Amino acid sequence: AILENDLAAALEEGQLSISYQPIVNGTNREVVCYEALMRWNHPERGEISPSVFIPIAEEALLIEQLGAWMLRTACNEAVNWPENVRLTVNVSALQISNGAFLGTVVDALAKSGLAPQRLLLELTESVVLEMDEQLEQLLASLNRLGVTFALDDFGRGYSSLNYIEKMQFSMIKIDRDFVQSAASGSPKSEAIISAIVSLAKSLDIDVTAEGIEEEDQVRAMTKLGCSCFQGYHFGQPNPAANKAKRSDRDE
Ligand code: G
Ligand code: G
Ligand code: MN
Ligand code: NA
Repeated sequence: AILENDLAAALEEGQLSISYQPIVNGTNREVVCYEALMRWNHPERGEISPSVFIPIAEEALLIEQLGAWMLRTACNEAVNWPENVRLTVNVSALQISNGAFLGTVVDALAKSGLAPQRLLLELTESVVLEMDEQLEQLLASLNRLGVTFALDDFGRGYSSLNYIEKMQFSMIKIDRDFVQSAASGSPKSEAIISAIVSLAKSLDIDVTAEGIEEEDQVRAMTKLGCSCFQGYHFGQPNPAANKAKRSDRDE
């Protein structure tokens, strides 16, 4: 309850910020995308992770406000990046099931002037698997605007491949744990990643390996067909997108 009240204040008092972590193209190592990650610097408790405060925001019915702030601020930032660099924003299940979400996205795009094609919304598998008709229609509306989706944390859950064909993903992000096990030679993880890569290629979807910390993992995942990479090896999350390069520290 304390954190709930604090979170309401955090929005008003400017304690929230955004860090941007690069996703690079494996061929030339240029940035193709930045993932926006929300940060909360609590006046007494210091940095609190979004994996802690996002669920609290959902429970306190603050997620809509928080998400709107995130989309608005990140789109305003991204419009200053080179045109070929896209933005991904994580969205929670509750956030997108709110009736105001479509309007929030439209508003953030219109006010920032960011081309909708440059915005990807990161959805987790659980969101996709629990999708009902209403959500399907919402995603279709967003897609008609030009917004596409990234499937986040692929492999963490109960990875079913059939929904990938149905949806407008422009990116699949393979979860860090899964990348680790494949890079260390687990035949099962390798086989699943190869399968997802070949499906993705046939549908013109980029595959990003998450949580890359060393060159060996780049090599292993390149061999399996991954085209994009994200992780500390290429850049930490950083408040200034263009400074989010290797060797910079978080915050
Ligand atoms: O940055 P990292 O610890 O810092 O993020 C932890 C988790 O929080 C990740 O799973 C990330 O996707 C999620 N996350 C970060 N920012 C946001 C956000 O703005 N909205 C939602 N729903 N999740 C976020
Ligand atoms: O769930 P999502 O993929 O959005 O989570 C992003 C989280 O992963 C953030 O907390 C971010 O700080 C963290 N992260 C990003 N790159 C790496 C990495 O190379 N290693 C580790 N351990 N965590 C990472
Ligand atoms: Mn993510
Ligand atoms: Na992830």
